[in-house]
Amino acid sequence: MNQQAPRRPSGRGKFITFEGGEGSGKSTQIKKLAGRLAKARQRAIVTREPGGSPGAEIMRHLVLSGMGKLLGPEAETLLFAAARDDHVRTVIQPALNQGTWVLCDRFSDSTRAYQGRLGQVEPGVLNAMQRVTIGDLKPDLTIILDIPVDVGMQRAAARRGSGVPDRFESEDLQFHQGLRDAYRQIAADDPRRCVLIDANAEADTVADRVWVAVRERVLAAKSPAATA
Ligand code: Z5A
Repeated sequence: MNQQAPRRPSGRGKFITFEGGEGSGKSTQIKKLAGRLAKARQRAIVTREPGGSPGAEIMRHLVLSGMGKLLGPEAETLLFAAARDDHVRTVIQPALNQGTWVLCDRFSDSTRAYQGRLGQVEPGVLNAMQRVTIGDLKPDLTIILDIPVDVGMQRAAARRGSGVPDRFESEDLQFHQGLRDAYRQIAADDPRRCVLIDANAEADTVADRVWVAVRERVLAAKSPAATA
């Protein structure tokens, strides 16, 4: 028997989402977590929002081009919702049903923070869209990477180089500070699901913090053998 083969899935897979502001390191950390899970022989896929499925990637192009902003906050929210609907139905739910873990770079908390808190779209509208797009689906764990706004923006600018900032990267400092506050509030409101992680450190140090949260809140809860 191949000792390195992924464990045979038992039951529904775990759903872990990564959230945070600009340049907080979500993409970096999600890859590191996927690597650690692979070592633990846990089958997992990495995906992202907006996007993650062919249909949703088309929506991603639309919203990041700034097209949605021209239509107003409610219409822009509908574009994110349409993308999420396709992503959940065609990628996330099927993987979870097969026992595969899903690591998702942004999910519904991004809508709460960006469109809700900053775009001022009413909670009733957001709740209605959430019911339609994700129903009862809820992350088992949401990692919120917290970082001072100036550090995150510097990281994002360095990565972008001479490239053009996208629709959200073009927002001002006040917007990004509001975003950080919104995420901290989301973490405080739902501490059973969310963990706020100080992401203003070396990437490997942050990865260790993420791993502790996953071990304690997901792996340990699943089966003691899985933490090896
Ligand atoms: N959006 C929305 O409004 N509503 C919604 O419902 C959803 C999304 C789902 C998607 O952007 C945009 O859509 C997003 C919200 C909105 N707005 N923005 N901006 P995206 O997918 O293109 O980008 P992002 O999700 O915002 O990611 P990001 O901020 O660009 O980056 P990140 O994933 O958080 O960070 P990273 O790519 O891992 O790292 C950034 C750079 O920093 C990179 O060069 C790294 O090498 C470096 N880095 C990473 N970690 C470290 C540490 N620890 N130290 C030093 N340097 C580091």
